[in-house]
Amino acid sequence: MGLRRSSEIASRLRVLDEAVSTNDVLTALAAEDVEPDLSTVVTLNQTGGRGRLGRVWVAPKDKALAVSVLLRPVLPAGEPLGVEHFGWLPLIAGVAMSTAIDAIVGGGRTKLKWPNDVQIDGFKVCGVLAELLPSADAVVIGAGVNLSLAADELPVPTATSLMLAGVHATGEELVDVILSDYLTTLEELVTAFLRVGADAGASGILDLVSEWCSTLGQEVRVHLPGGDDLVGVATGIDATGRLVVQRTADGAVQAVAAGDVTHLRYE
Ligand code: BT5
Repeated sequence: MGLRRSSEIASRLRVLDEAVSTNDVLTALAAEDVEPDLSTVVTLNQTGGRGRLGRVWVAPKDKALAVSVLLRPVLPAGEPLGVEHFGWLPLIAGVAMSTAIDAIVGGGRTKLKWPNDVQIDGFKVCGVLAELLPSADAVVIGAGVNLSLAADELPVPTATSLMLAGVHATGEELVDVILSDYLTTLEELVTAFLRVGADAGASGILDLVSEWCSTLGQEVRVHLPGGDDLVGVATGIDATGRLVVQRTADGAVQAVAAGDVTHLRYE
């Protein structure tokens, strides 16, 4: 693939004919060399994509984009971003991808389901997987985007593709438009976030994530990593990017950093 526009934005852009997982490729590269911020790996043929918590990300050859971007966030004074702020980076990536997809699909149909799903009309078109490097000063942000899967190729009934959402463009041109938009917005938002010392409120990131996030105001069931379920209304996002839920059972307010969210109106 040519990907001319994208290669102007990514510090290094590697386009692979095939990869087991672009996140794994970029993590390995970052471990053995000084990979720069915004180093990017893409393929249209990812054979062993990973989701969160050991789940799989499945996409047929040539019908989905897999992209991983290395972020080495550094504060204005030069010190690396503290890991306690890293929770914002996948949310920022989700906003960047939502922006890129919305620009193509239009109609305000694209939303971000907290924490990591980009949805069109409530169906998942993209998932984001952020992984901290062992050095804890950088993160690999992977995103899978369903481009031209037909209905009978969707891995799960909750999925959709750009083609099924009515996008007729295909091929390299479409990939270059999405990727360059995504990288541009990602870079802009991360820069804005870091410039004010990783303050999500002051940088406008909290407002932006809240605007894109379809989870807010909804009745939700959050399946927590420990196995418990939390049912309530998602009322906001706190200063560290956690979802704030007011429990139905007793009205208590609880913030969750990770978990699988079901919007109950879709159950
Ligand atoms: C995610 O996990 O949604 C993160 C997916 C990240 C994939 C990218 S591709 C580039 C990079 N390299 C990798 O190896 N991974 C990243 P999670 O929230 O755990 O959702 C996984 C669930 O989404 C699965 O259990 C399925 O239910 C569903 N799923 C799998 N493939 C899908 C697809 N193509 N479209 C929509 N849903 C899918």
